[in-house]
Amino acid sequence: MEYVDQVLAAVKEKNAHEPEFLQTVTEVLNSLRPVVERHPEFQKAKLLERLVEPERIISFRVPWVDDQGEYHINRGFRVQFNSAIGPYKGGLRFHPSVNQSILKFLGFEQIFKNSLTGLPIGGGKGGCDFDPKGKSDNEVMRFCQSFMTELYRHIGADCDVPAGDIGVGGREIGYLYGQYKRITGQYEGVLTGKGLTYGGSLARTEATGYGLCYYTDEMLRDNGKSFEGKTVVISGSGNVAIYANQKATQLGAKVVAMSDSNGYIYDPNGIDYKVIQEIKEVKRARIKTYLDYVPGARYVEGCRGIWTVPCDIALPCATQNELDVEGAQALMNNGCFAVAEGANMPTTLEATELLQSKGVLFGPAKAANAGGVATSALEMSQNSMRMAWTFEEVDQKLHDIMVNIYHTSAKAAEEYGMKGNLVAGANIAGFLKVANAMMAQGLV
Ligand code: NDP
Ligand code: 2IT
Repeated sequence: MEYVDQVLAAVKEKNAHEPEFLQTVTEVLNSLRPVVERHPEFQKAKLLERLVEPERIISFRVPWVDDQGEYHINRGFRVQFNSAIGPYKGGLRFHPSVNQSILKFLGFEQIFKNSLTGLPIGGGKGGCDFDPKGKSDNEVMRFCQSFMTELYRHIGADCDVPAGDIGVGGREIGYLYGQYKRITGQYEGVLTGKGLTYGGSLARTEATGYGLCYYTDEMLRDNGKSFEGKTVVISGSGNVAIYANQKATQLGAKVVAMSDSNGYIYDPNGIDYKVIQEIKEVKRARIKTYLDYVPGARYVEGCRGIWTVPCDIALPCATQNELDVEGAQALMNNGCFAVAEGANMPTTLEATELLQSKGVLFGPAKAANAGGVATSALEMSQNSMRMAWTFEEVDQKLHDIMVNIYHTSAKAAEEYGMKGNLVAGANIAGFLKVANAMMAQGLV
């Protein structure tokens, strides 16, 4: 049996109850076939077997009290997946669906994404099955304090640096940081996505959405196209989606649909990101309240229907597996020619293959959404220097990183005989740096 097949079979047997983790491992290892063929030393060193096993998973109890005095117990995690090229780095997700499979998939993806940024950050992810929806600020604060009361002993500016993800934004990072500082007495860059008054970086809030558009713009240009005059559909209405809307609009496109987990809005005149920002970041309300601001728009219950809205470019920015074969087919039927992933693994394996086989330009998450974590690494640099760059400086670095990720991935795909396959290119380029570092560091 081929090396990759051997490893895949073992991973499937050992992690049979972790579908999301198996999904990402299957995708990544399949694209590494030509690489391990060219590098027999990787098999000898059991490199893939090591790569698919997290260095460490911490799982812990998170008890907290709600405003009525009732007790709640949640399950928290930190998956410290790979530290070959730098301290573990990756977000925290607070969502009721969180479990070990989802955090292992996110942590595994993070290894290659972080490597692609060219910056010295390893892969990790964490979170909790806590649902911030409908909770008061005080409840969120007590929860964050309890979560950090366990997590603090496993993280640090030079060993593991968490950040935001679904359900974790500026408010949560603030509460988590306050508790870390209170317990340890250390004022250090242990979290990124911090507020600007206490060590945060300018442009980190915007970075994932902006970076997604910078990457997509480069992919379009390389294929003789651009955002100018194009119609765009963006799923989700959180941090990534909001700033993807702003940047796509700045680059001359019109964003006609956005969603949340309940449904989607359609506005043929273009959705102003500031309205979504007000609804989601200030009011913490549902996207259907967009109709209060723009009565001429349309709201449709159910988020999956968003892919039936005609568009040229689709940017899935909500969650994993939100774009399946049916959605991909609907997009193509309406003439969509490019898909770039703002969310992590939003496209199913089958839908990805379908889109690629029909010639739709496809920018994979590991490359396309790396701008968030790249800017987190820039925040770490600024913290270490005890200095702050201007918005323009950070934005320029982010832009250059995204353009570089595109070309590095495109080149890797070509070198390994898969020209145009940006999924394989991102996986291969991200893997090679980590693999070389692991080889150099011996059996660890
Ligand atoms: P937010 O919490 O700010 O927003 C998440 C959005 O996705 C909300 O609109 C939410 O709707 C929707 N959503 C969440 N879960 C589901 C679901 N099961 N079905 C449908 N919609 C859902 O998160 P972010 O914008 O930060 O993250 C979005 C995606 O981008 C995630 O995949 C994340 O991993 C990825 N990402 C984030 C980065 C960052 O820097 N924040 C960096 C790179 C990737 P609702 O409010 O109804 O739940
Ligand atoms: O998926 C991701 O890359 C993130 N949620 C951002 C991680 C980070 O450390 O900024």
